[in-house]
Amino acid sequence: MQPRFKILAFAALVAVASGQAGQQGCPVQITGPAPAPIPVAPEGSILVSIENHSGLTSVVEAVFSAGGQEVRRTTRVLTASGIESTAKVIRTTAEEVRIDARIASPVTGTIETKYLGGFVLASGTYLKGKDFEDRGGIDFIIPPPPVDCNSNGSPDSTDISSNTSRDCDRNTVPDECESGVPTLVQCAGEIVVAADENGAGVVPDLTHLLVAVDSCTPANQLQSSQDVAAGTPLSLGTPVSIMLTVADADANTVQCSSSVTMIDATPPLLVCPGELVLTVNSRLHAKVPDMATIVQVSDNCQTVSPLTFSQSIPAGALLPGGMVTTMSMTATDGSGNTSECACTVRVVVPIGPES
Ligand SMILES: [Ca+2]
Ligand SMILES: [Ca+2]
Ligand SMILES: [Ca+2]
Ligand SMILES: [Ca+2]
Repeated sequence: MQPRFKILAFAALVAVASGQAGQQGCPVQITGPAPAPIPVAPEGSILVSIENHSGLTSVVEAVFSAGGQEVRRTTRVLTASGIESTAKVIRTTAEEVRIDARIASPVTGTIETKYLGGFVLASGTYLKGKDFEDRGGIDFIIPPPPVDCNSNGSPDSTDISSNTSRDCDRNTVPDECESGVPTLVQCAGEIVVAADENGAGVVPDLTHLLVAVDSCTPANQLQSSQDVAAGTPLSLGTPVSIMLTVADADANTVQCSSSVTMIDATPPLLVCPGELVLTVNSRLHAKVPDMATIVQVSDNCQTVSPLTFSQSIPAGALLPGGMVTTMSMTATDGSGNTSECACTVRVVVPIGPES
């Protein structure tokens, strides 16, 4: 910003020329030994009015030169706001004034370190006869700091020119400051996991199912994550919602939701005897037993869902001696998976009367 030229009111000039202005109530820090008093001719006076509009505590240094020789150097700290954010500075016989303003570090105590790493907020050189006249004045305004959208302590334009920030689209805005989120081409969808032989299952890694593209970050450098970790145990039939996130190299993210449900897809294990031999009673009939007590039946998920069993000839039915038939058994797990087996039923009459 080019500071405006300003002719100050005569009353201010009188105050400056008599050495009363600016020093009262303003924090003043002078680098090096205090300069020797310089005779000030009233006709050679100027006043530099500094206003801090940066919103930051700033250090201002003014160097006055006359005839090519530095005649005065003054440094001041201007706070971000309040009465100490402005200062009326100097009177001298300067032919040239150079003014620099930098950010002051709020955590260090010396001028030297305050200068380290700070932005140069404003800088200007003013020539006598061109930018100010005797008894004239200069308004020096410290403007808002340069944009530092990525909060790394240096102007973003410097970040880009020094290759410490990417600007793949060449719009002078660091890519990490842009809202160029990745585009999701495919989410993971609704995922079904079959319970294993022990009725257990875990959340799988869904990130490899995501397909996304980004205008700046190559697809193979996009980072995918899920908010329920792969390997988390599942419960039968209870869907688990999972948020999936894709992040580009500039920390812009896009999300989609998926779910994982564990089902039982394994039928029960059912083993029938090859043949069932029944012996008739005194009335020459044999009673069909409850086959659930005879067959081997189990299921991978029977601890969490009930198993049902049926037989084609009901338990308790009476079969006549000499009958040979086939009976089938069916087991159904809680998810509707069924298994069947069959056995031959032979009703025998023992030799000799039954007692
Ligand atoms: Ca920056
Ligand atoms: Ca950019
Ligand atoms: Ca992007
Ligand atoms: Ca099962």
